[in-house]
Amino acid sequence: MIHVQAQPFAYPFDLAHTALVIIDMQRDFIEPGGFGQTLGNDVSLLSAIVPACQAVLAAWRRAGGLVVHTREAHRPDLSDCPPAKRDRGNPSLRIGDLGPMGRILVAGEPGNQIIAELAPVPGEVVIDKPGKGAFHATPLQALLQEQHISHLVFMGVTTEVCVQTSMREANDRGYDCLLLEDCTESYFPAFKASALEMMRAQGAIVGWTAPSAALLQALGVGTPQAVRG
Ligand code: C5J
Repeated sequence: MIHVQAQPFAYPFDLAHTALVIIDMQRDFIEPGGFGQTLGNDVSLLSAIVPACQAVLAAWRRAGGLVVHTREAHRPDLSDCPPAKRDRGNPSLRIGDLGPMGRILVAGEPGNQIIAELAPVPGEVVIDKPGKGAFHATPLQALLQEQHISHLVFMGVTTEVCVQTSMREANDRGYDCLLLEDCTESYFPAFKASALEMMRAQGAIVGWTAPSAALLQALGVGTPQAVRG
């Protein structure tokens, strides 16, 4: 068993039953010209977490743990995009519209790809999700059950939207969840701080949070005895 120094108390996990879940680290949210920017956000805030995410992903791969990537992605005919989602607000480009990186939030478009720094490698799971939560209308639950996964370590964007929604969905399905504080970001720093606080409050009512250094230390990164307890 591996123990991570986390809040509100240590997070224990067994690598064989734990997946690293990376939420929506796709060009649409991280790079200029995508959905994040069409909503009026400063996307440079989000790209700052990329090096920390890369370090965790590299360590997790070396340890042999399961990796799951998600993308917020709609079918080209938008049949899985409710009008309530497409029509909400006043973005400069709506879901399905053609932007500088192809059609916004549409599967297969350049902007919908995971950023090169965190690109999936063969054998890793990639889940296209039409909603905010990774479990809504996706095969994620079945896949995790098949692999006997009970614990999820989360990274990705944005903290209070797709990350928090996915973590709450996971918590309700019985998973013990850890969110890596410096591997998640919001366009609104105050929302990130609040989301972290509300998830770990009341005895980890949604889950745990920890800096990525605590996970890396627990994994024994750089030492051969690393990982399986
Ligand atoms: C948003 C996400 N913010 N991945 N998506 O629309 O958080």
